[in-house]
Amino acid sequence: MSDLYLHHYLSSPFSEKVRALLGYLELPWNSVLISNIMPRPNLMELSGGYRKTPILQDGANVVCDTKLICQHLAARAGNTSVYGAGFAATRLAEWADSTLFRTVVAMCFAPKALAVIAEQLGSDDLTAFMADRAKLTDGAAMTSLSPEVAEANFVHYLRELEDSLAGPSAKPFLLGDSPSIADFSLYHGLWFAAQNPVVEQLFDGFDNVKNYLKPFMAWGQIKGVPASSEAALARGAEAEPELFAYGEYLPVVGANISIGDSVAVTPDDYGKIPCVGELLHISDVAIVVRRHDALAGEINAYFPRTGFEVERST
Ligand SMILES: N[C@@H](CCC(=O)N[C@@H](CS)C(=O)NCC(=O)O)C(=O)O
Repeated sequence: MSDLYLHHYLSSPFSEKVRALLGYLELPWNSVLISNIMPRPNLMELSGGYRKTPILQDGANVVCDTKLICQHLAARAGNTSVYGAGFAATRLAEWADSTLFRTVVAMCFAPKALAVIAEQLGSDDLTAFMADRAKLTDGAAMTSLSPEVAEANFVHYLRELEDSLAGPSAKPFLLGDSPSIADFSLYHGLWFAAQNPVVEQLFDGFDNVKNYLKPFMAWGQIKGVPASSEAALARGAEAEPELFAYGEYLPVVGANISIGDSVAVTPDDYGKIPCVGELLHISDVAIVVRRHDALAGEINAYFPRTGFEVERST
């Protein structure tokens, strides 16, 4: 039985990135469905407060943020080919996870697209969702792009992608004959856009793009074994945390923090809830803290080094 538990909800684009990668890597996994808004019973005990979606649990190890989740899964599968293109793949992935994602958010939360979501969800659920997301961003907008600019940018990206997937020397994936992490990041942004019936119309006429997305959709359809949040928590409590090799020790610049100190690790953009624990390891790749939770027991929490702040916690 797999020790991998993905805590996710079906409409979450970053979760779709991970589901597609799990499918591609042919890794067996357990699927813990969570609410699309807080509270999320039994999960915060494992994550120490980190609230973005998805969260990967590997026994008594909790990996936060898809940047590190994907690396962890590739290492677990013994197949790191999605990182074979190095810098080109990871920087392109970052563009898709940030610029493209925010462009799609601006379109999907525009009034004409929201009207469709309101119809699907019901107005009470939509109000609760919007209130939850306002808390996530401390009331700030996720993006300063107007829906009109976002749509123009999006169509521009689609046209460029359509053209680069055409022609005799075109490859089936962005960087070659097999998918890289950049493809998985691009996929989840485009998938998110295609979920909304209003935004989805923008794909009309972009047939190369539609074909490009097909294998990812098929991998994303490969289901995990359903598991309850109670079962996942119990597994976390019973398993022993491990220290996976994520780079050489690299001290925090300008901070008086040593291994063993109590630290707070916080996302630097939104969902800024600190996870507090004892610093076990820090490198240019990852930050690892040990937490002791009354219900989850001893947990190692993993965060990517980039995109997070580490501070001494008193
Ligand atoms: N950098 C994060 C971004 C994750 C993210 O923003 N996920 C969205 C859902 S797709 C989220 O957390 N929304 C708020 C929530 O689910 O609580 C990652 O790569 O995992």
